Amino acid sequence: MEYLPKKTIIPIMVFSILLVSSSVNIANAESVPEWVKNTALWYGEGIISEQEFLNMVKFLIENEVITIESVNSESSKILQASVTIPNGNSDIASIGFYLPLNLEISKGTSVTWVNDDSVLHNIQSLDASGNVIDWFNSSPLNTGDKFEFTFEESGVYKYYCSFHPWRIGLVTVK
Ligand SMILES: [Cu+2]
Repeated sequence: MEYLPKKTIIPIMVFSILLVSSSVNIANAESVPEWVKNTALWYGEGIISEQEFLNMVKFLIENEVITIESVNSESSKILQASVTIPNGNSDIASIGFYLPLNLEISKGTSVTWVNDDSVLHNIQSLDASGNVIDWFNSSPLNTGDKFEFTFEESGVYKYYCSFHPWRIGLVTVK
């Protein structure tokens, strides 16, 4: 079975299958080590064996350069959503609302607030009367800081920023 095209076809096939399949993710080009690129090249040129080539593919999978999600990933998928605290959020004017102002999510969703503003903010959960309650409460968030909370019960939840109490946002859990 030693015919010439085989050695070039196999690496192309392997990578094509990996790239086309939606359950496979390639981390990014920078995380592919240089020796891997050489190994693929050398295999194509017949310098190294098929076993060495396959060992390289195995290395990529084991080191999570190529990740293959399990068949059950759909059911165990972590639900995630985010709210941006935009630039100008501290302003009392009608600008810089939370994005989105009313986040609609399903039960079990983990929500991440991200401070994209140039000033400090926090997230404080409020009861229906607008009083701060000890539920989802962040420490002060600097620019770029994040705060995460997972909502397990359905309902409409209010929050504000104690530094800028005119900023009220909602999370609706269905
Ligand atoms: Cu604030």
